[in-house]
Amino acid sequence: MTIPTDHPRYGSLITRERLAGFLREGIVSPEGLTAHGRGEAFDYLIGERTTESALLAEKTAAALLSSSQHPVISVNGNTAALAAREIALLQQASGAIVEVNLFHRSEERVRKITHLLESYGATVLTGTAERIVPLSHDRALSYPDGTGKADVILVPLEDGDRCEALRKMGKTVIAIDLNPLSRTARMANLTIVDEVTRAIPMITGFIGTLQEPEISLLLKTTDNNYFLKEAMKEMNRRLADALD
Ligand code: PTJ
Repeated sequence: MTIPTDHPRYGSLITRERLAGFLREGIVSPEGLTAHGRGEAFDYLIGERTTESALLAEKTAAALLSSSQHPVISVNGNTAALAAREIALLQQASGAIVEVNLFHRSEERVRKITHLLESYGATVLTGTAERIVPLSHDRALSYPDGTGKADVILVPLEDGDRCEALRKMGKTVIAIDLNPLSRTARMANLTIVDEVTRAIPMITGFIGTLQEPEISLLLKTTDNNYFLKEAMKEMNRRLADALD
């Protein structure tokens, strides 16, 4: 199907085709497509733009990554399919370790996602994954030199159980999740309610410009509930005015 470039939803239709292609290649899981649909619905509610509060959350994420001793970016199928280039650029700016962690894990998917990320210039941690996250299934598998040592971990589009388990391990968790009501959003230390391809470049940009004392101030004043409530308010405002 050819989509006319002047179609009002051209961008999201192209993204859907891209994800469907990555599904056929085995990079995105079938469940990843439903997760994307949920994300699209929330993005529509928030106006398909970065809100003021999301921008502050992105700046705070940059402060957390900048002050971390061992930052890690955890990448799954959806994130790689949507934002491989953005991940590579964030890695360059932050010096973070990039690690592939999957909900629907197979070694073949890990390999394919690793190759995709590498083709965009990311350096991906490889080796033998071990059961280091306190979960009973394959989501426990991660790398001792990555997640194992991480103090701050960025988890775009994470599931709630894994987010909770990472908190139990004492990690500072930064989530990117368009659903402010998800368990991940509520469990994380900091949630960026924004679309992943908008959020990551913002974080990267802030890393280049942030300095002390602003970094310390952002870290001291972080309040995840504030970010979730602001996102809900924004969605409510848009719904209230939707038919005007
Ligand atoms: O590749 P795998 O096997 O690791 O699987 C990845 C998925 C995403 C399928 C898995 O982690 C999963 O099931 O996640 P959830 O529990 O569906 O959570 C994904 C969250 O991300 C949901 O709250 C969505 O609203 C949100 N989301 C989806 N697309 C985007 C998004 N948030 C930001 N940007 C998006 N593009």
